[in-house]
Amino acid sequence: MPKKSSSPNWTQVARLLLTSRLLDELEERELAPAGKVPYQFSAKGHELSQILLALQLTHPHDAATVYYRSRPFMLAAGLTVKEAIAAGMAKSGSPSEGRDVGVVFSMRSKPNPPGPPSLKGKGGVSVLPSSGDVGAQYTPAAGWAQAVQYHRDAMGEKEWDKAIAVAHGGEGSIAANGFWAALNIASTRKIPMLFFIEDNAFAISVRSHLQTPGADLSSNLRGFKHLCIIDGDGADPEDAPQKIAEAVAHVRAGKGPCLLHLRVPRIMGHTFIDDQSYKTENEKRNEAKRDPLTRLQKFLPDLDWTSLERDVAAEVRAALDEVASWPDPEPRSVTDNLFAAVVGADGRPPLPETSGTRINLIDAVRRTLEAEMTRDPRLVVFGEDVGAKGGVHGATAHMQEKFGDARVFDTSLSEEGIIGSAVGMSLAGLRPVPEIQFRKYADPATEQINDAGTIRWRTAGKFCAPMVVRIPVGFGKKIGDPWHSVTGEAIYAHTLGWRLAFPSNAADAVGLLREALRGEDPTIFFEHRALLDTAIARRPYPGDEYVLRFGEAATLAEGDALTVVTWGAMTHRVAEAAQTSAGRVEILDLRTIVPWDKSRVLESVRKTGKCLIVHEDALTGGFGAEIAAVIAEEAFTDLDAPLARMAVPDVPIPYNMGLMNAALPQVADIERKIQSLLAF
Ligand SMILES: Cc1ncc(C[n+]2csc(CCOP(=O)(O)OP(=O)(O)O)c2C)c(N)n1
Repeated sequence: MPKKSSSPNWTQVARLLLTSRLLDELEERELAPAGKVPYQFSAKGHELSQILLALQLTHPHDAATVYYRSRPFMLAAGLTVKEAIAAGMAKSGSPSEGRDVGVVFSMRSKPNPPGPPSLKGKGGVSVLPSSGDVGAQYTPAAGWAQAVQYHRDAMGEKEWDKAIAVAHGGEGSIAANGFWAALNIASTRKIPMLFFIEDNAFAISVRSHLQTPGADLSSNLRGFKHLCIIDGDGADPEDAPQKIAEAVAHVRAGKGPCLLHLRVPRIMGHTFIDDQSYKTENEKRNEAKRDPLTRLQKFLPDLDWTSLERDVAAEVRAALDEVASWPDPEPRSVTDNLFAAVVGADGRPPLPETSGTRINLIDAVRRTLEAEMTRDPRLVVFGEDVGAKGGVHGATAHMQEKFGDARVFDTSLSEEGIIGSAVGMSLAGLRPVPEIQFRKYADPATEQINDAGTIRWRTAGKFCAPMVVRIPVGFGKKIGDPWHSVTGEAIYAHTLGWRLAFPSNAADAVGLLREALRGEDPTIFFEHRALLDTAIARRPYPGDEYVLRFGEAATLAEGDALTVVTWGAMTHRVAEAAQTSAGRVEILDLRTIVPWDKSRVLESVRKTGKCLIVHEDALTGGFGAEIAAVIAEEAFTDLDAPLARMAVPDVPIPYNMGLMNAALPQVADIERKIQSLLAF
């Protein structure tokens, strides 16, 4: 049997390859046609390179993000045959408990992976929650690689030294935003990240010349600084192990990222139902000739392939027989694990200190961040201009001087990169606090935000990515425009798995930010631009231990004839507008949109019989509509007047002051509405 110094255990490789192959064939021939595996993706042709890679990931802090064709890698990283079958069949006991497509994997590092004996008990590669979105796998891996450096250098955890992050993807995925965001971050910051590109020449049916000019990514990238590029044949038992070992060694040695571009055949269709009518017969014949299984059989002529295949077939069949009897997930469990379980509401949190100098909301944010960073070394603050400049709004002023540039740092201009990296850092045990400069500029991060929110649910509670994303929102004191003045909270209210805070004053900002930073769920924290440096939002600093639970509205005024529900900057306009009706109007500042204080709103409306909701986000589908729907459903018989909403009509915030004032609810408008509802 061939043996070189870096030579893998070929019997183990052969066994894993056959296991993957027989699993694919079981699904293609039996389970998919019978409807027992609804979504089947074959890895035939991709197996050898993936297995060889997994066997190289021997560091206990190595991590990988994978994609839907990565099952051979998963098997080599420790996924059992039973887990693989159960995943496709969506059984209870499968890695995602039937929540995610059977090949969209995540896996905590297994204590005894199939790698070399030296690994026993140390744990193998962690597989970070993967995504169905092609391209979304790259920036979380970049975040993990950044966290490797942070653990090692900033936290002095030497055991992270030489750990690496790997992102798998096809050649189609290299056209996606996430690939470029991660490539830019990895090469700019010289982080230990391997891009493992499996080039099978087809993205479903689209050929490579439409993904990258000339169909050759590696030659196009030759001029990219700090990036090692290695090309090879991923189905060749001679070439693949050498190239993979070389690439892994480069990254492990701390020489920066590497892009390993391996050509492999895709022997089957994109999925089970793809008939490959877009391929010529010649192409299909050539792909079959490049099959890594037949090449491995030729490469290992002395191996007893017949008995190995008999063994593996028996193992797969026995696993199927057992898994077939596993139950389906309990239907009632469907809503479990969207958020962390609420842990012991152990008494009331400390009351706020109410004396002392009144500070700006922006200063309250900075002070809270500093206090929490002093307390928790895992906290890292980053975003565009947050370092030397201290943020375009000044929230992080002088923090880099105090905490160093490993903990407070500028990023490249990539919101996908900022949030995707935050996901990887969080999965690696850090507490990322990214800043997005303005609400509108979170748009490019939408995919990562959506995917981060569902990690806990998709992995049945095995993973979560707590982080706090700070976002300045809304119109400014004397300025507005369509780009810098968006609030758009309704979008995030509809973004699953995220908590959303929208404080209206400095003290609430402190309590909610601290609660978010100490919590276990991803949280979006809105900072209203018109309130950052404004007398009405100033409050005494409530203390370094002050926390405010999410989902508890503040009662700003009590009244018996009308409830006004509001939040953010509109809170102050409502308070002013209600001054002429003191004692009649009850004002509730929601403070958090997810969760929102449904019970307090219903209690108030049941008492007053009338409700007005005032917000700054656009009217149609705004969060006011949700509140109105809940009141209509649950307190209809208590109502004495039609539910009313005031919001920006369905237009962006305009630049011209007169136009802006025409769009935003004004104090006088709110006052008139209150009077008409009181008179109803
Ligand atoms: C963002 C996004 N766009 C489109 C799709 C649909 N889709 C799934 S796989 C795929 C092709 C990906 O090709 P490639 O990256 O080359 O991987 P391969 O399937 O060839 O291994 C497409 C277009 C998706 N899942 N996500």
